[in-house]
Amino acid sequence: MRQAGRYMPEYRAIREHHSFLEMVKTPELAAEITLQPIRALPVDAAIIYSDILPPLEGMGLQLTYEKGEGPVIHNPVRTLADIDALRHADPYETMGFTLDAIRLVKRELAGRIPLIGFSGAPFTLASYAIEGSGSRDYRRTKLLMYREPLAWHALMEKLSLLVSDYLIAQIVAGAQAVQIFDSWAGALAPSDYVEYVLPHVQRAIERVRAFDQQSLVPIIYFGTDMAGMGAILRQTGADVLGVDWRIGLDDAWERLGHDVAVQGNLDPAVLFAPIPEIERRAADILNRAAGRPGHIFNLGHGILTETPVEHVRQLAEFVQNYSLVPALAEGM
Ligand code: 1CP
Repeated sequence: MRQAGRYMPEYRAIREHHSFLEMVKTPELAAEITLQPIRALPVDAAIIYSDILPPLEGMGLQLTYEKGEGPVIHNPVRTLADIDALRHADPYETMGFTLDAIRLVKRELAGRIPLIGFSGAPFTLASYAIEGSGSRDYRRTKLLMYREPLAWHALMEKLSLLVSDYLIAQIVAGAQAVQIFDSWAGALAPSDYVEYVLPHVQRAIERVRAFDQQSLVPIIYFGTDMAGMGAILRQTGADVLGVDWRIGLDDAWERLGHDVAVQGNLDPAVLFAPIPEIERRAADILNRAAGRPGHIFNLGHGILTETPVEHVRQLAEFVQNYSLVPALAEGM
């Protein structure tokens, strides 16, 4: 999940002097920011500092990040003509800064912990491309889907290609796992997800697999509010399914099947609670995982801005120790 960011004083120190996109597009800065949480927290993996939206710039979309508002796309796509005009972006030409940052981080980490690369998923990217920013009800996105299914699928095909090309380029650059963020796909009815979204996620994952034929690089698929999709998510073909806190981890795993790995699922707001309360809730998640192989402990969504760093550190330490001492797990 997002582990770098404004909750860290060392991040704010860099942010003071640079815009967000400058930080993403300067490999030395992006590499340094990727490493900040690794130095401060006993986590098991690094995730490359970037964002899901910069790859859209290569297609011809104009992206800025407004203070306090998040991403804005100034020429959103609304018609088939807009979609036809989107260019095919070669990640080596358009996302070279992130690929360079991956190489720098890999050199610094020197094999100590793995590095995760990532991309937005076709639906979540489409929702920003169409709405022009974050959205409450995804009205325009759903409108295009329902009214102009051919245009919708044309857009999703382009995005699915972008996602897979970009993930493959990150693997070539050194990413040892890749995560696909479908943060907003939980806004859809399961039947709409199956018809309008799933085939494009499947295709992106198939293309990455066709490149990584030995399945050396785990593919993680994450969405929020997707408990209602249940076993449908298995059909994505991902190795790991990320779940948020709106469902018990045991319940989610039961529905997904125990032969797939799961990632999750502490509510990031819990990190504001007193330490014993954080530990109680982390233990509850670990107990629900029941020591079964294939659980990646994680927050159910990105870390919140004012989160106390010390709380995050103590959580990571608690999870590390708890996982190592089964007797302690039984006693709680
Ligand atoms: O410094 C700042 O002001 C920028 C804040 C910020 C940061 C730190 C944004 C803007 N993006 C990021 C980094 C980021 N985003 C990472 C890097 C990993 C890390 O630092 O550890 C990752 C993986 C993301 C992914 C991302 N961006 C997602 C998917 C995950 C999720 O949280 O759902 C989404 C939806 C975005 C869009 C985005 N970028 C930034 C913001 C504030 C948002 C959300 C806006 C919205 O709610 O619509």
